[in-house]
Amino acid sequence: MNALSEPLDVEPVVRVRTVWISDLHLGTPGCQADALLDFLRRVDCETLYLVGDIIDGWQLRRSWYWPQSHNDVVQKILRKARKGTRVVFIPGNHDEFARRYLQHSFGGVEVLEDCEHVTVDGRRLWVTHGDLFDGVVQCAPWLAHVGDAAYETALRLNRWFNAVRARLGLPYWSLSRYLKLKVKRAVSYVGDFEAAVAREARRRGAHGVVCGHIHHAEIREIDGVLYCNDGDWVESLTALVEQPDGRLEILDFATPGRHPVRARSASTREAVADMPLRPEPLDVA
Ligand SMILES: [Mn+2]
Repeated sequence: MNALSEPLDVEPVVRVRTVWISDLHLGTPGCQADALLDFLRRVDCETLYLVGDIIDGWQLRRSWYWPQSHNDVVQKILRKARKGTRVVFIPGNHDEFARRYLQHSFGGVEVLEDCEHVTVDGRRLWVTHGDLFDGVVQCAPWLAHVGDAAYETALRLNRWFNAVRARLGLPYWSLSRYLKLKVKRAVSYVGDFEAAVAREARRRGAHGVVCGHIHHAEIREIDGVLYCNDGDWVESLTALVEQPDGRLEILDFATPGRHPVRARSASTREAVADMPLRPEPLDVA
């Protein structure tokens, strides 16, 4: 569906105080723009944080990929900014080109290096993409680029593999999520990253941190610091939200069969019930 065919007054069915999304990777075939667009249409918030890797400059430099649906996502975000949502863009490593425009505002979107968010119940959360705490990105940038190309290949294989599975009537299975968690867990990559980000949040005197980067949504406490990761829109299709009472939750759109239906006429309560919540970490063996 493109922007023109969008009904003029779509009533957002889920109202939250804050939304954090990251790792959209617009400009790559991996970005699940339709699901993202669906999410953006049905959620209404006071503040929307775009926590990095929104537009994938690394991939666009390799080969240009920009379908209409990716335009629609950008339009939808700009429209929210026009309609009064505060939109903050915190660049990540894949859109580091935007770090040249820190403290500037484009179409109502503020570009910041990082920032502090205060929840309605007074908790101070440091918001950052997180790549500065990724040992690979910092110490071996060439390896990060090799890993990125390998990741893209794995995603391509995965699309082909699942097309075959779908034809055989089998459910979706994520090869790269499986590989990533297996490999990265094995080298304690994820754990090191999480601990480093939490440590820095504590050093800054924050109650918690919100980040992205590792494509793994999570809410948990690490040494007294609340660690929140909003996941990604390549595979896990997750967002972090702050409910009106200050509760933080992960909305998960990837759970098979739980994809939110078009709920324009449903009540807020039903719509919220329809958005599966996953406060616990992923369990992928
Ligand atoms: Mn990143």
